[in-house]
Amino acid sequence: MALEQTWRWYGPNDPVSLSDVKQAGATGVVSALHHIPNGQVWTLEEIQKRKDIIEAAGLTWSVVESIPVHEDIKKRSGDFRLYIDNYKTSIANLAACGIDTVCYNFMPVLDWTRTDLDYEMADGSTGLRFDMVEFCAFEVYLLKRKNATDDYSADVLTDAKKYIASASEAQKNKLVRNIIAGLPGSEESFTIEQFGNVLSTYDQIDDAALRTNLYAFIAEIGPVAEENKVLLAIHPDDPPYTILGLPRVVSTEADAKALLDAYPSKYNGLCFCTGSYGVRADNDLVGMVERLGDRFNFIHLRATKRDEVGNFHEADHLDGDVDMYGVMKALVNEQEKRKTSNREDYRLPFRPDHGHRMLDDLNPNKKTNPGYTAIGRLRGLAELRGLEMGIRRNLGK
Ligand code: DNO
Repeated sequence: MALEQTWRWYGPNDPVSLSDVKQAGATGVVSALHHIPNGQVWTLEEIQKRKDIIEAAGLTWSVVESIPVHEDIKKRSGDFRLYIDNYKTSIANLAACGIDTVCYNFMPVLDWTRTDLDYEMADGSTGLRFDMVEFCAFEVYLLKRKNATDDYSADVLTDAKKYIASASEAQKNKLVRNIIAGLPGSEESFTIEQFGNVLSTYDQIDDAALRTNLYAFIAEIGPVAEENKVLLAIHPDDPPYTILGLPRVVSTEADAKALLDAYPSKYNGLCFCTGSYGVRADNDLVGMVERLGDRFNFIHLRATKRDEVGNFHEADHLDGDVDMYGVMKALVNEQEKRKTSNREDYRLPFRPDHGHRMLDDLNPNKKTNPGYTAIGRLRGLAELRGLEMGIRRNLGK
């Protein structure tokens, strides 16, 4: 029995079809009802409709990624009570349709973000990159966020000034779009004016306040998840450090542990994203599996390559700074432990997270979602599957 191999599918509009997913060898689908506005209830009908489509292709809807958490809940302002009630109803409705794992995140304003969506790799494929100098140039010169300069070193500020001086209008527009127009799966997108206004709604919310709001949220939805046997999985911050002056509370092992301790139940679990946690050299990924693995409800496998400045790009799945062999071995051990202790939740769904744009997907006329190409992920899944098989054979498991 291997870890469950899953694949993110954005729904009927995804350029990658369910038949592609099947041919990639995944058995589980990771999907969300992106057409339902943030904060609203996912009805039984809408859930069942999506589930039927997935099952008609011979696959199962393994994980919901994500039910988005409304900004009012993160700030505990406005209509947050209504949105929490709706969240609970969505969890119960998913359970009624037989779906038992829900991923979410608690990043203020922006879900994941990058500066470059077509960063060229040595082999000619392209991938996603976060560049500190470009991000700084965006904040300081394009967004003009008050006090943004306080967050950068003198070197980065000097380079950002040079970048802006030489960038064309098209390059600047593209940078803005990459950062705030919404990457696949982020449910929000902004113009630069809207973005500045939304950021300022967090002026009074620091890390401690956001943490309190997260723990209050989990204290409310935890019992509903438990009662309905729905496993929650919080995705870490991406990137896992402060950006845009916003608070950040799920970036390190200590953050993850504190959340698990705040509501000690297996239903309050983690989405272990090696690409996000792996951007920080102080996150010991293999150690995290060993210490927190019994609370993993979902796994994203991806390897980032970082430097000391905080720049990173997404490398091939078995390359980069992530010790994928060590992580996979620890995950196999975790799954074996679950089986011997008769835990029902031994499926341990993982998906190959992101992938390069390569081969036919480089064709400019072909529509692909940044990071979510078919071929790059197919390569990632194939490599990870082989790695797991080799480890299992070697361990005799
Ligand atoms: C990016 C994804 C994230 C993730 C959410 C989970 O590729 O991993 O958008 O889905 O943060 O809520």
